[in-house]
Amino acid sequence: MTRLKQDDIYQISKSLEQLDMELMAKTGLTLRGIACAASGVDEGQTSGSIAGITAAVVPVTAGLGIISGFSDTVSAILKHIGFSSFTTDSTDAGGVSEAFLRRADLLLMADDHCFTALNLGNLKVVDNAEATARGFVAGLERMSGGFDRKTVLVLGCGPVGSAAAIALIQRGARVALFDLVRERAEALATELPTGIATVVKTDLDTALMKYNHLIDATPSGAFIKARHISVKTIAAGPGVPVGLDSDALSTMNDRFLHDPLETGVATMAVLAAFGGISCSGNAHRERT
Ligand code: 2YC
Repeated sequence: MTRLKQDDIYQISKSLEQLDMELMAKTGLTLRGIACAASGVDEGQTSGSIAGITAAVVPVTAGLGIISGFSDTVSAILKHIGFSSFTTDSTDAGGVSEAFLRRADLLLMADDHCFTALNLGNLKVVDNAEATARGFVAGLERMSGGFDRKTVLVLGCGPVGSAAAIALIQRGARVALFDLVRERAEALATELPTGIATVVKTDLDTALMKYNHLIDATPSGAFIKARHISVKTIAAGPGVPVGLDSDALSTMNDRFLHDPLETGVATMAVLAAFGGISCSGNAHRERT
């Protein structure tokens, strides 16, 4: 899991309106719309009740500690899509206690291994990796005009890439799995329907030239070059840093989705509050 830095997130809170405009141009949806589409809930039916739901964001000092601005940024994203939200005054256990005492409906907190959203009413658990994957897959589907059995190249078979492969298949796509560690791609393929999920046998360069639909779920930066991009390329990049280099980015225009935190946070909260399917965290997998 890539640990965000203050530099990655310090501009998010004041750029959320801009993000909505970019998402509208690319997908026809705002951030809330993406989160609802990813969660399988109707935006019109939830937008009224979102305002009545309060989320507490608890800063966690464990491990490498607090990321300056992280909790307030998470809270700002949640407010932007309509939740009531606050960062607790206390950190860690004191913050959890405060969330309960202030009757929060949702509790979000992150250490170095797990970023989770808890529904304190029905005990649903939503993991950021799964929510991030579902949010970007929903956006990619909108940009692609539906998958309709198209093959999407999934780069990186870790927690986000694995959840993305599952979400893609659920939405009618085929997936080609690539990981620098071939065994990780093969292990994921064994968990997916044969014929729908295949492991890329070629090298990365060849794969990037071959597929027009990409999900970059790797922690690698700037490895996707302009030569890998065609006018038909449509991509989503939950991975941090961005996998496309500046030349590749400049040719993508409105066909590439990326943000370091917003899509995952918005989808986590909507899934935790409204998502019919209970998501199990995959924190244990983070440690392997
Ligand atoms: O400020 C705090 O409460 C810190 N404990 C937050 C640590 C977040 C570590 N995780 C990350 O930076 C990202 C997540 C946002 C998703 C994956 N990695």
